[in-house]
Amino acid sequence: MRCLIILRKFVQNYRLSNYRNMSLFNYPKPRKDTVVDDYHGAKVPDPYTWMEDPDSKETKEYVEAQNKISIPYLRNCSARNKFHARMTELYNYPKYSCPFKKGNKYFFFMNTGLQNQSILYCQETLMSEPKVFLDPNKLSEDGTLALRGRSFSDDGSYFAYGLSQSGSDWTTMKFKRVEGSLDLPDTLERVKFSCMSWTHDNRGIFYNSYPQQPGKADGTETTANVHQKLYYHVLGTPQSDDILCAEFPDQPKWMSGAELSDDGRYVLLSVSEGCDPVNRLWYIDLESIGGKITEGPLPWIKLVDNFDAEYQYITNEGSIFTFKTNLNAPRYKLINIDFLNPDMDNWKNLIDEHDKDVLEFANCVHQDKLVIEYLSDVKSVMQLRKLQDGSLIKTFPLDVGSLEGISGRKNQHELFYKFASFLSPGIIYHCDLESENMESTVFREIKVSGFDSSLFETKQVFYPSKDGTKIPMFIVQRKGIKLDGSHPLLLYGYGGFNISITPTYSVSRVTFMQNLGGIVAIANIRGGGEYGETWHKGGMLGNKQNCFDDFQHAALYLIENGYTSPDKLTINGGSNGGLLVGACINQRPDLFGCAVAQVGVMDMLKFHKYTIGHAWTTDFGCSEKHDQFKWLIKYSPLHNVRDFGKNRQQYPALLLLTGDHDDRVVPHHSLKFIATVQEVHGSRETQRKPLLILVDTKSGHGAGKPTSKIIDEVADLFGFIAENTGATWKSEKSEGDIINSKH
Ligand code: X99
Repeated sequence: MRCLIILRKFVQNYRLSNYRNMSLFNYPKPRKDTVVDDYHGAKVPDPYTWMEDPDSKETKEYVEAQNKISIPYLRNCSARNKFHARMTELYNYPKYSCPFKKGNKYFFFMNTGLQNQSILYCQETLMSEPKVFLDPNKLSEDGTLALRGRSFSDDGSYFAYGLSQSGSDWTTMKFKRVEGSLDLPDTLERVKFSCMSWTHDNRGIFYNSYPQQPGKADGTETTANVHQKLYYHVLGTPQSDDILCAEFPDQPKWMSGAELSDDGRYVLLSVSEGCDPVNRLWYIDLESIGGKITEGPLPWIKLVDNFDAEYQYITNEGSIFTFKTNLNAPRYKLINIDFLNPDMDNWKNLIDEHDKDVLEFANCVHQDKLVIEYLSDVKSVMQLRKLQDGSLIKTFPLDVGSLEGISGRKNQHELFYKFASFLSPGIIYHCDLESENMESTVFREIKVSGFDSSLFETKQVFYPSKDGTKIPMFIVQRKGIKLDGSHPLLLYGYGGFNISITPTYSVSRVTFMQNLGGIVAIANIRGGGEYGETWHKGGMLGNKQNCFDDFQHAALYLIENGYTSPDKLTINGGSNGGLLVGACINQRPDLFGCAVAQVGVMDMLKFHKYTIGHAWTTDFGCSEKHDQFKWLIKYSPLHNVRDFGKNRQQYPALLLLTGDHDDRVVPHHSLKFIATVQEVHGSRETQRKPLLILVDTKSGHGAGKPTSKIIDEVADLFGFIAENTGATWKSEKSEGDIINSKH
């Protein structure tokens, strides 16, 4: 035993000294330009501007030099390979989506466990043998070709789908005739952030694309996405003949999406100018143009022609339309608008705004009913209501957790919904609305072999932030552990764009709890949609600092209450959550031992110039406006990396992750940030902890990531966390059930 301890110590010391010998880390010393930008009279140096060119030899060499340090470091983290193996084991369970009915067939997605991409299956009845309808795994060797966007025509006879390569937002649209799963020759290019809406006559489809731009468009470019257009494609004709239905030459940032009404008579056009939940609402009555689209632009009727609120089409009965809106209702409500009498004074509330809960989702089912979902203190509530007057028919019993899918349609009587939580990978329920008591039955329950959920518990606490606001936080941990500050803890947050972080099942986090003795905390900080638009507005524009305060106070709460201690605490977030991590380590390096920022926004002065960055000014503001520049310069991660002085605070162990095809948040955010962090902190003797970046190839912002890359990424991530928070691997397996599938 003593021998073992001595050996362990030796190995640890050896590892440490190994890195010391490398004069800590021999970070690259990139060239510094003398570029200085002028923002309203303020001079801001931008020495690494050259990294914004992804194609230059210098940038490519810089990425290579960084990966040459990070890849061997990550491979040598002692928990990395064990994590990879265990994750592979625990991830290998069949994953199912909610089934949905199109025409007279059922469809669902399924992944046997470790397949890179889920397969779309088709069934004649719920009991018949599923047949493969579309298998993206067949389209590439390494799983980097992914399905992005799909749409069946109303009667289920045609299918349109988008394919995305290497994680890029760009898609190519393809088509199938459903009968016989027959591939059609139609191909649409330059499609991005697109609607896919069939007219009910099956003649064609609405979609969005961008004008040709100089240079490449494969997701590695940084060109701004402006002047998006709406087209109608007639099946069987070349893309060059597509009918231009809407464009906004004076408004380069505007984006639009068309949707057909349930009865197929109207086309509803939603126009937005950024990520805020607001849109203009235009429409046409197809009968007014002879029932089919033959020439553009379409004669849109501008029902709402401002960006004051959001209007989401739910259904219509003749000229009476139901919309979900946040107009004077930050927690959303349903309203009825009569298109024959559209004056705002005649708009009627169908379901009033709830006094506490957020109306998240509504859909018309079984002719005259609405299925709706509320978010109540970050937990899902599901109800059935009457379309006629909004009155309650029933509330579906649900455990504490989230609805991950609801499928059902106006012309169908079946409803499927999928529930999941931190400790449940998923239960799919079936409800026949034609049955007498409309009871739900378990259609399919997913159980994971090797995971005994009864050993863990989830609680929700409400902690005070800096200004006293109570912030909800989920804490997931092994039952009966002592809160003595000894546990590694992963604190995750997002805090932006009206997005709510609801409970989901995560194999990597379960592995962190099971095998690394970890605790997981999810802070539902402001900026998200957890309590509606008020919560969102509380963490955007001039209030953005509230997000960082909320997150830092989550850490303080967890430390004060013995869940962890600063050196064992890791913060993690992606995208807008990467910004959160970047800002927090600059503001409170003393609070966190370790930080992992994935695909983060780090340059708050220039984000609006690249790809779809301009759409984020709704949450962030823009440095081109003087008052907004003053907010941004205060917290922009790239511009707030400070030297704490000689023997002072270490910067937390830092891992940045990004991908060469991330055209949502372009990789140079992370490149310029790591260059600055390494320059300021990496050369200090007191900085013993690593400051690393890993740039993955054939990888994007996250959507469509193949399973093999997901497993590699979390193994790197948790290997890094374990190495830097002193978490040791505990081999442990609990015998669990295998999948219990009724169908
Ligand atoms: C986007 O940037 C989504 C981009 N996007 C639009 C669409 O702006 O996909 C849009 C308009 C109309 C139809 C479709 C689209 N998003 C989505 C933000 C957060 C989001 C994002 O990715 F709101 F969830 N960010 C990355 C924000 C900062 C970092």
